[in-house]
Amino acid sequence: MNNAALLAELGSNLLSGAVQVIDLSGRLGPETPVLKLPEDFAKNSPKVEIHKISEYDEDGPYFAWNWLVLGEHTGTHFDAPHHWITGRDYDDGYTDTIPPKNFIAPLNVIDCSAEAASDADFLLSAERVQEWEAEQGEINAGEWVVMRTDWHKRAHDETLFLNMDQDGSHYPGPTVDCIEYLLGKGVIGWGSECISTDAGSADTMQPPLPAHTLMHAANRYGLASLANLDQLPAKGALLIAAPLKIANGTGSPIRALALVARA
Ligand code: 23J
Ligand code: MN
Repeated sequence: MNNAALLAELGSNLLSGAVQVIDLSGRLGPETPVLKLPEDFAKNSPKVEIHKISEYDEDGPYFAWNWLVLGEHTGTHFDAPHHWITGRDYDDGYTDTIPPKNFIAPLNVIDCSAEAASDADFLLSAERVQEWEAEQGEINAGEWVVMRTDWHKRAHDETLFLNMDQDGSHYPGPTVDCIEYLLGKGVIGWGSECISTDAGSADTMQPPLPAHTLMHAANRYGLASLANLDQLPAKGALLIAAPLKIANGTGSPIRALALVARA
C-alpha cells in the first residue's frame, strides 16, 4: 500500500465508524478540580472562569463568545518538560517548541482500576508493568503509557477527586522504579486520570514526584486528569494529545482523543 492509500484507508475507516474516536478529556469549567498545593507554596492555579462577552444581546447582537481564566495545568492537560526544574534546559520542551510529531503516538493502557478501588494510595510498580507486558505485549519506544484507575468517575466532585485529609492527598500513581523502567523503554510520556501524573503520596518518594522529576528530566511528557480510559483496549489505540501553542508554555489543557478500531 502506498502512503496516500494508507491515509485514505484511515479516512474511510473513520467515516464508516470502523475506527472510533474516544474522548479522553473531562469537561472544562468552574467545577473542574484544580490542584491545591501545600500551604508552603503561597500561589495556586485559579479555578476556571468563563465570562460571557456577548450572547446575541446588546453587547453582540449576532454572536456569542466568552473570555476565560485558565491555568495551564487545569483539567485534562499536558505537562511539557519545562514545567519541571529537571526539564528546564530543553529548547524543545515548551508547548510552542515540542515537535508536533510527538502529539500522536500509540497508547498502552494499564488497568489498575481494581487496585485503585480498594486502595486510594495504590502505586504502580515496575514489576506490575512487566507482568502487564507479559500478558499484553511489550511497551515500545515512542509510545504513551497511561494508568487506568477509573479516577475520572470522581471528577464531578473536587473533594472526592483530590481526596485530601490531614495526612495529605490520596490518589494513585507510579513508583520511582516504574517511571525509571518506562524511561528505559523509551516511552514518550506517562499519563494518569488523577489531578497529577504523580501519586498523592509522591512528595515523600526518592526522588520526590518521579513522574515529574524523571520524565521531564528526560524531555518526556505527562498527561493528567485523563478520562474514559475504561473505554480503551490495553493496546492498539492511538492517542492524539496536543497542547495549545502557548508561547513559552509549560503545559496546556487539551482535548485528548483516542483512535480505536471498533471491536
Ligand atoms: C505544580 C506543582 C506541583 C505539581 C503540579 C503542578 C502538577 O501536578 C501538574 O499539574 O503538573 S505536582
Ligand atoms: Mn500539569
